[in-house]
Amino acid sequence: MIIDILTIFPGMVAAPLRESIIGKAIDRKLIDVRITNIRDFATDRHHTTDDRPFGGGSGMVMKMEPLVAAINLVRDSDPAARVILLSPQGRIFTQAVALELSRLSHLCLVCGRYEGVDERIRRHYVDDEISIGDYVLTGGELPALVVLDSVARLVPGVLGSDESITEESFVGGLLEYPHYTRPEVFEGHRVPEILLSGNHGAIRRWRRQQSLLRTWQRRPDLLKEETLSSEDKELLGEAIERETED
Ligand code: 4HQ
Repeated sequence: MIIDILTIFPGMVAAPLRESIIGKAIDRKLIDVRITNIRDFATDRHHTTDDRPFGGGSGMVMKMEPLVAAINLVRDSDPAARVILLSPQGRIFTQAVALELSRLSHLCLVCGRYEGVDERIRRHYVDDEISIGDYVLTGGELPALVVLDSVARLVPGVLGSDESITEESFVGGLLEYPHYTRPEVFEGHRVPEILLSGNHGAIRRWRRQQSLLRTWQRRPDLLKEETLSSEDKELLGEAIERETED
C-alpha cells in the first residue's frame, strides 16, 4: 500500500513513522509512505502556503495553488489514489473505516493548517473527508498519523503473530478482556486464579465474560450494536448479577 502525506510540517509526521511496528513495515516495504512538503509547490519568492480569507475576519486559509499542485502530482501518478482530507467536518473515523481504507492500494492524506482549506478543495479536489473525533487540533498531521497507524496495522504482514489483530477491541465489537503477566502477586495484588488454572475452555469463557461485562459497564453504546448469542447473554447476565450482589 502507498500512503502519501501532504503537509507543511513534514518533520512532524516523519519522526513517529520511523519507530516500532510502522517503522518496520516501511523497512519491509509492506507500506510505502511518501511525505510531501506542500511548501515545495509554492511558486512565490516567500514560498507562501496561506492567504487571507475573502470576506475578512481573523485567521488564514491554506493557499489553493500549492495544495492543488501537490494533490495533482499524486493523482497523475495514480488515478486510483483515494485523496482524504483530515478535518473535524469529516465522517468519524472508526475501526470499520480503517478496515475499508486498508483494502485500498493508495491513500493520500491531506493535512490542513491555519483555519483550514478553501471550500473548493473539499468540493472538487478530495474524495473523502475524515475526522478523528470531536475536538479541535492545530492541524491535520496528528489525525493523519492516527489514520495511517490504524490502517497500516491491518495491511497483511504488518503485524507479527505476537501482535495479532483477531482478539482485540472492536474487532468483535467489544472491549478487550483484562490482561495480566508475571509476577503472580505484585505488591499484594493477585492475578485472577482462573488464568493460572490451565483450563483453556474456562479461561476462554472467563475472557469472553470479562469483555461483555466491561463493554456493558463502560461502553453500553457498543453493546446495542452487537447481537449477542444466547451464551453471551447468559455470561453477561451472570457477570452483572455477581457485580450487583452485596
Ligand atoms: N483539525 N480530525 C485540520 C482537526 C481534525 C480532527 C483542526 C484538522 C484544524 C486545519 N482533523 N484543521 N479533529 O481538529 O481531523
